[in-house]
Amino acid sequence: MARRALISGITGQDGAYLSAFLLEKGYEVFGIVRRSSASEAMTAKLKWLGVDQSVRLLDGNLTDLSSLIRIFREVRPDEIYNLAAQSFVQSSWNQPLLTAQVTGVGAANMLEATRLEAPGSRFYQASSSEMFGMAREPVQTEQTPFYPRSPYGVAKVFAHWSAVNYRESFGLHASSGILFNHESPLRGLEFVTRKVTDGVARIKLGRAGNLALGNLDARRDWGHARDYVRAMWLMLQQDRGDNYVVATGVTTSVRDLCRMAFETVGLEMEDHVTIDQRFARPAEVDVLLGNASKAKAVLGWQPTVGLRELVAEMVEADLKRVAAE
Ligand code: NDP
Ligand code: GDR
Repeated sequence: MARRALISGITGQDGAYLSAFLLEKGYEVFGIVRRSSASEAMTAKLKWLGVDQSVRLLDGNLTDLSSLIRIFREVRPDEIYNLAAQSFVQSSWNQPLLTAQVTGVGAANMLEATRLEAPGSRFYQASSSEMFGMAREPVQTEQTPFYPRSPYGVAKVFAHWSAVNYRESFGLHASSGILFNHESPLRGLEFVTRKVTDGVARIKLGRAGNLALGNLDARRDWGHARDYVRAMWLMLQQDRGDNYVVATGVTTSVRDLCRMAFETVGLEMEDHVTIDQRFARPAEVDVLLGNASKAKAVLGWQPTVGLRELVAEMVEADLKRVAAE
């Protein structure tokens, strides 16, 4: 019988790539979706990868434990991937309580539903390099202490420790993937990589003159979402749950990322980028750089896409999208 995977956050970037990956492996894929008045837009990312008709979507919300329990009873999942979150760091200062409810308590709700309804299943928690925040070590590993810098980071620390605690308290097969930034043509437009590649496409095609950004000096360790969902699955194939850092081991500034994107279409960023303090954050995470040695050694995981290639793929996709508008 096909194994059953249940994904919260299936309509997001990672949910779409993970669905495609699991379907390819022969899984039955189920997803939790929250009601939206724009239901036609809801499945856009799944559609982009051609898998919207191959997954089953169930109506629920991470903040409503009763909805999760009903879904767990119906699906009886073998593997559970908790990807749902209010995931935009900047919004977490505007909606701190919602972020705590969804990104933090929502994860506890998912763990509780698992303990009650599917204790023999395997659980993945989408943890984040944002938990390192004002990083205590120049290169971050599973041992680096957390110092979150946003309500989002704080909520993710709660969710991370909840997953660890359910593993230790109840013997749940729960893994926490501490993933560094990962991007793709399916990245939301509000995140800096996609904002830049969409902006470059608009400027190149004459639909916009400039691109307003915040802190160009921030540095991130950026990889490709397709590589990172493979790491999630690998974690759940191990004999026991554990914590893993997933990163490329290369850090790049927003400025250099921008330069790369403009160069792919033969333009200079200096001619088009302006600084707008609206995009600066009340507290910044200046630099992140991950060491994924444990994931490499235990999971046999390696990233396959470098930043230049990733940016080129994103710009190309955005040029097509903008041209078709
Ligand atoms: P997205 O923002 O693209 O997707 C978030 C998903 O969560 C969407 O499907 C969204 O649904 C869903 N969601 C939000 N609120 C609720 C709710 N109350 N109930 C049910 N579903 C909800 O995120 P990514 O795909 O980029 O990231 C996946 C996970 O990994 C997130 O938890 C994120 O915080 C974490 N993460 C991401 C990293 C990255 O670089 N991408 C790095 C490290 C961690 P809807 O479509 O309705 O909005
Ligand atoms: P991040 O991603 O906060 O790292 O969280 P984001 O792309 O939003 O910001 C990265 C860095 O770029 C700087 N920046 C800007 N960011 C945005 N969004 N818009 C701008 O105009 C801009 N200008 C500069 C930011 O200040 C920041 O330093 C992402 C999310 O996916 C989280 O859910 C995830 O946990 C982490 O990555 C790892």
